[in-house]
Amino acid sequence: MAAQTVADYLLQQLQAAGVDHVFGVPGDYVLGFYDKLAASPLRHIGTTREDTAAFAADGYARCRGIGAVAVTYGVGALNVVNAIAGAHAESSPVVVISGAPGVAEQRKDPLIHHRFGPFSFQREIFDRITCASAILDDPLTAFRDIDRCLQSARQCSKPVYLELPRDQLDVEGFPIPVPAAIHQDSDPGALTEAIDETLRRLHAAAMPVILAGVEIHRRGLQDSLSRLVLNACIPVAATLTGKSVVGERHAAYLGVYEGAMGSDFTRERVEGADVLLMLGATVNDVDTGIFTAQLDPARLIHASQDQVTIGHHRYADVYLRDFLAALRDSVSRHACAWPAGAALPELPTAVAGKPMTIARLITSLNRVLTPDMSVVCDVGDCLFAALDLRVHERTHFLASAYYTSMGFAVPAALGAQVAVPALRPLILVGDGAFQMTGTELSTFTRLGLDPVVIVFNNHGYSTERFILEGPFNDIAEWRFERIGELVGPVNGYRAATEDEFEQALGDALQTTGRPSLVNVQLQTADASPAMRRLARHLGRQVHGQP
Ligand SMILES: Cc1ncc(C[n+]2csc(CCOP(=O)(O)OP(=O)(O)O)c2C)c(N)n1
Ligand SMILES: [Mg+2]
Repeated sequence: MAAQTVADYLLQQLQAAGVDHVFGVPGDYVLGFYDKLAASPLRHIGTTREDTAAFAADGYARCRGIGAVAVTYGVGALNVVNAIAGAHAESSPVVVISGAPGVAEQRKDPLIHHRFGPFSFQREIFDRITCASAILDDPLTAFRDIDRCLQSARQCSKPVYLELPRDQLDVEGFPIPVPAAIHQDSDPGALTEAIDETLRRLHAAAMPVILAGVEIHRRGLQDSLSRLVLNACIPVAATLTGKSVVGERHAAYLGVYEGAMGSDFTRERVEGADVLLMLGATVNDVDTGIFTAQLDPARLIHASQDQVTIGHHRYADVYLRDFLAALRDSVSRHACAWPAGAALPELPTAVAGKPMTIARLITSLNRVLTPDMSVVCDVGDCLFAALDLRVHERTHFLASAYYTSMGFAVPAALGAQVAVPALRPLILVGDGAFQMTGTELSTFTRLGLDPVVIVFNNHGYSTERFILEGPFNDIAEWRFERIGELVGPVNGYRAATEDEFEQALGDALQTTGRPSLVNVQLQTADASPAMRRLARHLGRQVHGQP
């Protein structure tokens, strides 16, 4: 067996796991690693900040199954904490590689730059927001640690942290890779009983519905789900965090269920189902429309990542993958027809001079979306508006829908387009969120990538206005359409009216090879249909106090 260096082995194993690009900003503690990265088959994608690099790695991981970010010690690593906490909360497997002072340098406990406490602090922080971590400071354990962490990232679909002291890059050792068991096996007895009970309940049901959630995407189970839907002929809705786990233009699709925020059509079907088969769906405040969901536990079959609950029966150690596969293969075809009535609304002809609205914006985007576009959405009313978008293909919708960190969309779309260049991102982002990370468009222009950015410019923090109005929700008015002058070339448009928007959107879609941005001027009081539905349900105005 040949000896290998720690850095070479890390790069080799990253590539073997599916990483072809590493995002990040260099710094002296990680420069040696960057040098090796540049000489390797992997490609470094430089970003304007470390947090955007981590968001990009998250977007990449959601498309490829794993992503990576490499940063310097302290200043760089601490800059990715929010994005990595988000990847942890949203189950996205990002490998964080941080350079660090060398083992020999650390020995005398010196005061050196970027240090912010004991040398162990940084790892302790990342330990809490990753599923595995290691400091690669010993060649006897480093190779095993690399394998263990990469395996954990894929097994748990969560971020992992690898700290690489800068004098350890060229340390040699003898790796003994063990084939990684990515999946755990279900308890066969529990699986059989869970399937039997599920089949009995489905057989007796007149109007069963499937509610599919985010775990289907994170565990790569979309094929099994589609086959189950078609084999059983059961219509399917998705949660917001699971949006697009099924193609949204199929006749079986009911829309996004989000309690009172989702459409009445979707809500009636899901809440009216006599058996609701929840597959990989999470019960958080976002997916339940701020807990306005009304789901009768007696009618629920809930398969989460590692257990199935049917009424009051709980089957432990039954994994979603096995449950779905067994159900898909044993279910008998239901006698139901696909639902009627979920057709896309017509787009009335644009009226010159008529102010643009969010409702029209979504109707208009629904008409131009094609199967070769993904939608990457930020937090704010654009996320609620996106409920009513119908993306074509599976997993073509990415958002920080649960952790809801502003600033996700532009950099995550960078990661998504680097991961899958054939998919053109449509980025939906509020004016506030764009002010946080929109300058990352610079990296798109540098790489000749061509997202279409729609800025929902409602002049401030509308989502916060909904909760509590105040001067703190006002922000500076930026001329977003002129961002190309700073980070160029970007085709920028300002659209206040229906005709201006149609014209700008048409032009943007025609332009390839560079980003396009439409600064859509919206009334401050405008709100997405979903936000209006929630307000109606809560019996209050869209903006301001009840
Ligand atoms: C990083 C971060 N900071 C603060 C918040 C709290 N927050 C949620 S929505 C929102 C306003 C977003 O403004 P904008 O992007 O303009 O979207 P809008 O709500 O106006 O549609 C804020 C400040 C957050 N989610 N993330
Ligand atoms: Mg706004």
